[in-house]
Amino acid sequence: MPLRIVRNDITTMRVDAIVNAANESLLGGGGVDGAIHRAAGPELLAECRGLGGCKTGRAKITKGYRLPAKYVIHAVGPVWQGGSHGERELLAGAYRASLELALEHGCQTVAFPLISAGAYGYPKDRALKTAVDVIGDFLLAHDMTVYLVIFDRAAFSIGEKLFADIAAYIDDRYVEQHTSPREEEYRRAAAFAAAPMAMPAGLDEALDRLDESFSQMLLRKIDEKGMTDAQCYKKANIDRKLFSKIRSDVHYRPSKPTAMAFAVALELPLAEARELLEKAGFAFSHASRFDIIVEYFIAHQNYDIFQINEALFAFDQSLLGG
Ligand code: AR6
Repeated sequence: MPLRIVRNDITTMRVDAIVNAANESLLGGGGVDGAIHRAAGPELLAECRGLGGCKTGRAKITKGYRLPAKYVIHAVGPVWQGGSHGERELLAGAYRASLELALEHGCQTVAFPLISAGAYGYPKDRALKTAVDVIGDFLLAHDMTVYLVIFDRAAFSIGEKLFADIAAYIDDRYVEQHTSPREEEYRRAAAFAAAPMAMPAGLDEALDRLDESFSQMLLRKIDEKGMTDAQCYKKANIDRKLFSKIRSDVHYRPSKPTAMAFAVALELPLAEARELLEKAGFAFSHASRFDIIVEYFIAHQNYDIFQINEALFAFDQSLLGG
């Protein structure tokens, strides 16, 4: 999956490059910077001394020395001064410059900390949003796996409005589920009424009447939307190998998060999203927070997979795609 939000100590990550939240001197400091220098050893500082510092909003690259990562990209984020001093652009610049350096050095996997969100005081939810926006844009045009490493989950929250809305939606659905046994009766009656009137004469005949498969429906919808395959799987945050598997195996059964990710990437209205899920043998369940969150976004026609993943993450759910 091209963008993953994970909890980890970035110095332990086996990726091509880890990104350091450095300061303009590039000569080390506290926080993640201190941890990276400690883990990489004194050779890292020696190389940094030769770089002549780095401007805010930019980045420079060194080797990783004793780290499992091959490179360290030293990015300098802005100090938060209330938000009206170009902080967002500078932070976005630091992410973009790092991604460009990673690309130039042939990196396929890169891990970022939440730049500026510690000592530099950038509000974590905004820092996360900027990171996700910039990385998301970049991944639409490039094949790379990017990890956003969140160290401190307790302090993590998404935009308050979004959070409150989803919480309300979840509560409503749970209440509905638990206080309305008649609804279940109604659902069963409706399912009974919709049952096929005549049984097929034989099993062979029934099998001959196999419906369009998930893979067939997916490829058809991609064409109908005028998308290319790559546009679709990138938007779904699904890697190319998995997509080729689905493409070449007409009976491929994707996981539920994968099927949902495609429904989001295709911007399907809720009824069509349900239909696509059904092809893979799934349904939105109101007994699952994961399903309710994804359904909420689709019902509100918000198809931003990175925002959906932020919300899933905030509610401790696994993420869409991959
Ligand atoms: N792995 C992943 N994330 C971490 C780790 C770790 N090992 N340690 C901390 N974080 P900060 P900044 C998170 O303060 O705000 C330094 O002194 C942390 O929870 O490291 O950009 C530099 O030299 C936070 O979310 O960086 C600069 O002077 C995020 O990393 C200044 O701090 C960034 O916190 C830069 O401040």
